[in-house]
Amino acid sequence: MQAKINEISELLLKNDNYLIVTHERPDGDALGSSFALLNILKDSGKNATLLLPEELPDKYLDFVSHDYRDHIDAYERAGMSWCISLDTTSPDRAGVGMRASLDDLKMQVINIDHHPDNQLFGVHNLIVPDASAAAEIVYRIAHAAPDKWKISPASATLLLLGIIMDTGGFRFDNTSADVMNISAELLRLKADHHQIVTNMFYSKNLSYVQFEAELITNHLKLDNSGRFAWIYIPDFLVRRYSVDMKNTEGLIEGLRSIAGMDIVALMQRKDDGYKVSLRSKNERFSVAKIARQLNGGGHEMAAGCLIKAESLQSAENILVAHVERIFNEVQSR
Ligand SMILES: [Mn+2]
Repeated sequence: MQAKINEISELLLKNDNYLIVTHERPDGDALGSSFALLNILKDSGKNATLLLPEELPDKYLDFVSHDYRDHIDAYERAGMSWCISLDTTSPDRAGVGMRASLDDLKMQVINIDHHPDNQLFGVHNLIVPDASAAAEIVYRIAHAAPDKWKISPASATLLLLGIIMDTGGFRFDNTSADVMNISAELLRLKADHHQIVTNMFYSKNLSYVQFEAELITNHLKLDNSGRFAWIYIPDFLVRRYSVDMKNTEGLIEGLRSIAGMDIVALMQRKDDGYKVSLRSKNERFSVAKIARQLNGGGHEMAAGCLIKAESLQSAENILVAHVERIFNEVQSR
C-alpha cells in the first residue's frame, strides 16, 4: 500500500517499538536518515533501535552514537513490533542482522525510500522519488507533526549529512528548491554544516590521495567514444596503499568530474564476478537502465550491478557494450 507523509507520521506517533534497518554498505544518506530517525523517535519518547549491517566508513564515525557497534548485534534482541526500512530498494539489499533478510524478522515493515525502482515490500510503502534523499523524507515526516516530533541539533546534522551526500553537495539534478528550503531549515535547527563538510570532503589521508592518483594515472581506461571512462581497482594497489575499501565512497566522483565524460564506472573483483558502480552526468544517459540490464539497479545517474564473468576482460567487454548501446540509443533518438 502506498502511504502519504502525514499517514506515516501519524502511524509512527500512534505505535511504538521500532527497529530501523538500512541497506548494505551504508552511505551518507543510509546512515544519516537511519540515525536521525532513531534520534527523532527516541527524543520524542518512542522505543527504537537500529540494526547496522557492517562497519562504517571512518568519515562517518563522528556522526553516529559511539555504541553503534552494539547495534550490529541487535538482531538477537530485536523484540520490536515494527521494522522501518530506509533508503533500501529491496529486501535482499537490506543489511539486516548480517545479511539475514527482512522476512526473517517477521515484522510489519514500513518501507521508506526515494529510489524509483523500490519493490514496495512493506505493509506501508512511502516511496517519494522526487525526494533528493531518504533523509529528506524523514525530515518531511517529522515536519508533518512539528509539535510532536523533536528534531535535535544532532538529528538536524544527520539529516543534512544525508541530503548533502545524496545530492553530491547540491551538484546532482535532484537538487530541488524543496531540498534547499529543507536544508535551510536544518541549519536553523542547528545542523553542524562545518563538521559535515570537514569530515566528508576534507578528511582524506595522504596515502589515500596517492592511491587515487595512481589509479587515475595508470588504471583509467576509455572506450572508443572517449565518453566512457572506467577503472578496475586491482587488489595489489589496495594492499600497497593499505586502503580500507569501506572508505572509497567518493572515488567515483573523481571520475565523474572529468570533462567530456558522459558515463563513468568503477569495477572491483567480487567472489562471483565484478562489482560495477556507474555514474552519469546527464539523465539522458541512464545508468539505471544499464544496471537493470545487468541485474542491478539504482537511480538514473547513479547505479550499480554485479557482472558475472570469467575474466576481467570479458566483464569489461560486457560493460562497454551496454554503455555504447545507451550512447547509440540516445543519438538515434
Ligand atoms: Mn539515498
